[in-house]
Amino acid sequence: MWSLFLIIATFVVCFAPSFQQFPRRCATREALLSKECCPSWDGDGSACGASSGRGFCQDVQAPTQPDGPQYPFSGVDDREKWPLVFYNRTCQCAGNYMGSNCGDCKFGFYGANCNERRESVRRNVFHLSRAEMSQYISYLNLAKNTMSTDYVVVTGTYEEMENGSNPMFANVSVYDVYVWMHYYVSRDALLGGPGNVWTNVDFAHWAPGFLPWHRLYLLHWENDIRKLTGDMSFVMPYWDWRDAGDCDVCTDELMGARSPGDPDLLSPGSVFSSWKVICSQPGAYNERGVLCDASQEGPLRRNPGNHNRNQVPRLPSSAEVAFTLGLRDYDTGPMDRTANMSFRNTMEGFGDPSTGRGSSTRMGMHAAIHVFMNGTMSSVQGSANDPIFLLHHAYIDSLYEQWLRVNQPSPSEYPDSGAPIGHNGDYNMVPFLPLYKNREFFLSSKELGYEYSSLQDSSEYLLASGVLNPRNVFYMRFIYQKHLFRYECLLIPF
Ligand SMILES: [Cu+2]
Repeated sequence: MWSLFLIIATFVVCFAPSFQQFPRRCATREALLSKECCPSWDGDGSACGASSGRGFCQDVQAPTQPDGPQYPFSGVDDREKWPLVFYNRTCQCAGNYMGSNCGDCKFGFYGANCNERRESVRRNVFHLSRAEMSQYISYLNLAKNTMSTDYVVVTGTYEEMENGSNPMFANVSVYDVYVWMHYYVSRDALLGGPGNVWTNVDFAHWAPGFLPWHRLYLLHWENDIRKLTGDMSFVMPYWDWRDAGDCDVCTDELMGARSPGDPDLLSPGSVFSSWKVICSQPGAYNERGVLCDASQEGPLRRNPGNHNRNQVPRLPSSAEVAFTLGLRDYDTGPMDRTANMSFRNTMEGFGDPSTGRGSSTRMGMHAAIHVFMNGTMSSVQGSANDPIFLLHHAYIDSLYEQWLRVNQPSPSEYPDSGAPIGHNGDYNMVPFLPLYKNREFFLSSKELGYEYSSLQDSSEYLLASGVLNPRNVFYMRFIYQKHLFRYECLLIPF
């Protein structure tokens, strides 16, 4: 069974179109020196599938809006004006086509011509059958143990690569491409020489791009698992951690129980106990003034609940989630960790989840789960090594979706300018190739072809029929998820 599975997986991997980061076919001396990342589409052999009208090789438009003051440099980091340090021409796909060579379909579209729409539904991990749970774990493990044929990761700066003449890339597994992407987007800026770094920078966290960036990241990951396994119906599950006293997904059936021999490690009964992490030692890289080289750095560590309780007293409560979802403004003020009454900052963890005040000394919501896990998950740069990351972020994304549906913001409500570097609406999200802008993921998941089971309830019918306005629906949904039979009496307008 497994061998058949591997043959299918290998076939799918070898013949799937290349997709994003860094596309192997753009990680060559020639591509770097010409600054062009426009691979041919295998279907017709033309760059970006141009002969078939799938897309065209075009100049990259640099973002023009000013960034916030948090990063006072220019021309020192390869992520600035992404991806212009590496490439100034990339494929721009037409119609429903997507991918680094336009060989793929946009999220939610399928078929040879990418004109079939399909909606996938992400479910609560505890609602999966035992067979579905074990299939999910086996997909994760396959991804961790299969080298990516489509992508390689960067292990040196552009300067170290001598402006492209000496490419520095490494092969990693399908799973570790994502670990690396999360490291690379959140790492500190190297200013030259040992220990000379700028830590107050992050192209995907502590600013408005947090929610769109992770939304794109999960969509890509889901797509790559589909390609790897050939299971086009694969949909990632989520972990609803509201009011959980402990890490209830930390069982050998799911994310791995605690090791009886060492409370920092995972139980030998879990496949994840054999996983090795990469890009998990930011302090060591900074001291040496280098990037992560993607080599293995020991086992996954996790010790849930034995974290610093002054920083995070407990996992977030339903009331805190409700408060956060009730914040009307997507982001506010300087749009960083200090932002007050900001939905994004409170959801991310530096806004107090009972008052909305920024710069909170206690971590809430999203950040609380990372700290609570007390191990690999607790440092931003290495956190995606732990598969709990995906379950956690899928739930954060479902909360983002609830907020979007209640507030129905226009795209212009996403900040145009003045956000910390990497986070303005038109900034290309680091380190994705092809290019995606933050604002493009500031819209309902339905437009991206997916839904959450928790949001699929009778409220949609009532909303459509005009019985409810969106704010009523929000409260009804919230109660509905935890108390299935009581929601109807809680349709209280506010
Ligand atoms: Cu993250």
